[in-house]
Amino acid sequence: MQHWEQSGYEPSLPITEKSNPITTDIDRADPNGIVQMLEKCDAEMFQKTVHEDSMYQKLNSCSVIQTMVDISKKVEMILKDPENSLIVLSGCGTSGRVAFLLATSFNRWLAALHENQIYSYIIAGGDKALLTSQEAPEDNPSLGALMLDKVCSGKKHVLFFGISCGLSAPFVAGQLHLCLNNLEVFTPVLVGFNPVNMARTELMRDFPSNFRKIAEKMSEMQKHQRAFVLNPAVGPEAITGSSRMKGGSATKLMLETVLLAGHEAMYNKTAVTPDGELALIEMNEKVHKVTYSKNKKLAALVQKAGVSLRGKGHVYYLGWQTLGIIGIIDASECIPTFGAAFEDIRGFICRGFSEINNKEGDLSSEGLHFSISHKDFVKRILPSLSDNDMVIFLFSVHDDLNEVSELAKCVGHNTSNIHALIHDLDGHCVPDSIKGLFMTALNITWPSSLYEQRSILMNQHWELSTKWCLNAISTGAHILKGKVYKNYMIDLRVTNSKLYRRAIGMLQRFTNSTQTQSETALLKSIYFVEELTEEISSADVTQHTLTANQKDQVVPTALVMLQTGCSLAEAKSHLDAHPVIRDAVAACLRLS
Ligand code: S6P
Repeated sequence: MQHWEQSGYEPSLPITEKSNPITTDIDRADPNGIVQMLEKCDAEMFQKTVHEDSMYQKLNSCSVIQTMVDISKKVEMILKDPENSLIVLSGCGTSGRVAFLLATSFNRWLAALHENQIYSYIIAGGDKALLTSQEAPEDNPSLGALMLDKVCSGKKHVLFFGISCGLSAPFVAGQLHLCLNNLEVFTPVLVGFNPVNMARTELMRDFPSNFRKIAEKMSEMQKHQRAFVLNPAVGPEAITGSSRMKGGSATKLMLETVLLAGHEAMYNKTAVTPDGELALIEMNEKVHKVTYSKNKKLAALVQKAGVSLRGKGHVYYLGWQTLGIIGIIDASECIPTFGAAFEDIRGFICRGFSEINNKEGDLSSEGLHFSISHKDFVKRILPSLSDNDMVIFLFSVHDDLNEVSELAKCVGHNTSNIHALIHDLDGHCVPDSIKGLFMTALNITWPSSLYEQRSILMNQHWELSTKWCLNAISTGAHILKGKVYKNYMIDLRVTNSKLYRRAIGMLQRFTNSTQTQSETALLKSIYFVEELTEEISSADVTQHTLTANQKDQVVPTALVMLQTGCSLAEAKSHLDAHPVIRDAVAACLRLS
């Protein structure tokens, strides 16, 4: 049993908000140590349940596998009536991005078979949120319901996947509530990584229920196969609460498994069985092993990315096809996770919006955040690129290798700091002449026998492998830059109610203050006042998060105030003297 599984471990927190004992000292680790800790943390996803009666059900538990089988059969049924049916995947932040990735990839499969493309995705904040952080719409249950209602209009059967890793997003709660009130049309599936009794109970804006009540009702309905809850425990995140990591990976592989089994039942007449689902999950476990077997090279990339960020340089991902999308997603998540500037880590995909297949089409006129093609990179970034900047190519043997080599040569004129993550197959390898263009080539050669007649699996595995590598690179680089304290990201932007609660929890933990003291200090820091006014105290969390969105170092400032008993102005000047958050916090905790 893992330490975090014991009932006394951080008992007031759901699994997805607990800190992971594996990474307690990740802020003091070197790149090799960081990668090893991430490897262990990710491995928890595949951990077997030793006793079926243990407190938490895991991905491999019989009950979870059975739920997956039941859902796959629903997928098969939906595919039988494509005219009247829809499969909708929805979520906020990373969960919405994974929803998008899955919907587009399964639609592509259907298109290749000349079948109706019956998948749709919803992301809180719309398509802009695919590339930038839009955390506020997460708090709006009515908006979620409205968007779902719109997508499904005229459909007779909808299989709805509401993804919220923490079983917490009001946006998703609103959608599930709509489904539960219209069960003749909807079959809702709640996807997340906490047990139902740990789902959020906080009241939501203009909403008659809470997340836990909805999850409980769905569990109840599962007995009649009218609703499903797919919620194995995969352990706390490596960086506390950062569900872009394990949460995103587990959502991706779990839903891919469920959908693939449903498709194969429909089109290949392969029966949906527990063994079949288990075998697909075990293949992903193999992907984990193979990816992290390259941990030395991965650590070298983490080291280089850390040097670039510390030296005020940048990290650029230049990807092809969906590997490009994985790069863009990883880069965009650094802004809310680490308070990074948008230029720090950026992703580009070969042909930009024309190969993304998002619903709202080309968003490039929306501003620089949406310049995402290789052409944009060449035009806007390349001229000022230097050795201080790191460039990582993301491609496979199936991409246009002439294109790869031309761009690599072009980039190589301006920086020698050029690297690659390459996927190929035994018997079909990327030539050495191409690999030789990169200072580091992290090359994974996969066994072709794994993918006979299942090329979709190959893409899914290469995406996941790339996600693990990039998550390690961007997380590791920010750790090396000093953005993380122990395994907490203290300097987070408090842009929605989940993050507001998390911030208060961290302040309590690190300063031993009460909840009220912590909230008071947080509000003083958010509103930049030495004393709270009546107006501030009576405002709601939405107002607090809207104000916090405009401010820097809100949580570190509150932490210094609480720990040393100093004023807001003194806390600010202390932080100004210590630009590295980890050092500022450590100095302040030592001081008191
Ligand atoms: C987490 C990421 C967030 C979450 C979002 C949804 O690393 O930055 O954007 O994905 O808050 O969380 P959840 O628990 O509803 O999937």
